[in-house]
Amino acid sequence: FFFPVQRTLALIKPDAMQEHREEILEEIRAGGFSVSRVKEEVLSRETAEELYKELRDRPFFGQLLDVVCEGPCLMLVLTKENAVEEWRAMMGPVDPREARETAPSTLRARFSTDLLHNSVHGSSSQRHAEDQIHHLFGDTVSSDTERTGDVDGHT
Ligand code: DGI
Repeated sequence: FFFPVQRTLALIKPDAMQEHREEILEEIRAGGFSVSRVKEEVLSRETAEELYKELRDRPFFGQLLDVVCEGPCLMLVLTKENAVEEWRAMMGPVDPREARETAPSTLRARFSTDLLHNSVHGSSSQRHAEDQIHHLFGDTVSSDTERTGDVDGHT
């Protein structure tokens, strides 16, 4: 029984970048993910709003944006069979306190301080993954295809 190969978007959030970035990258490699794109950047407020748009009506939205924009993030496109679910399993529960109680080997249990400073992000579905990858990296494959199509059309 095989799971299809998928892509997901992972972020190492600013709160984990200084102390835990290398350990998290090692876990990613040990977990059998391929890193197909990587970029380090301080997210703009607009980019963070788009990334977390599903949460825009929640009372903590402003604080969430402050925290995720407060320093550089490492953005990664991870590829593996069943990548969306596997990366979320590796991250662990959203609340680090719960993570430490129920899933102590997860990244959030080991590297997070509180709900907002919870070290990593991962897309919650395949559709969100593709949206988020497109938003943060653009879609060079389809723009290359379009360009090729254009050239062919003019010859
Ligand atoms: O996809 P996840 O990061 O696991 O969880 P999510 O999409 O529900 O939440 C996104 C981020 O928002 C999460 O990493 C931390 C923050 N957050 C979620 N629920 C709460 C929260 N922050 C506060 N202060 N309170 C919450 O209830």
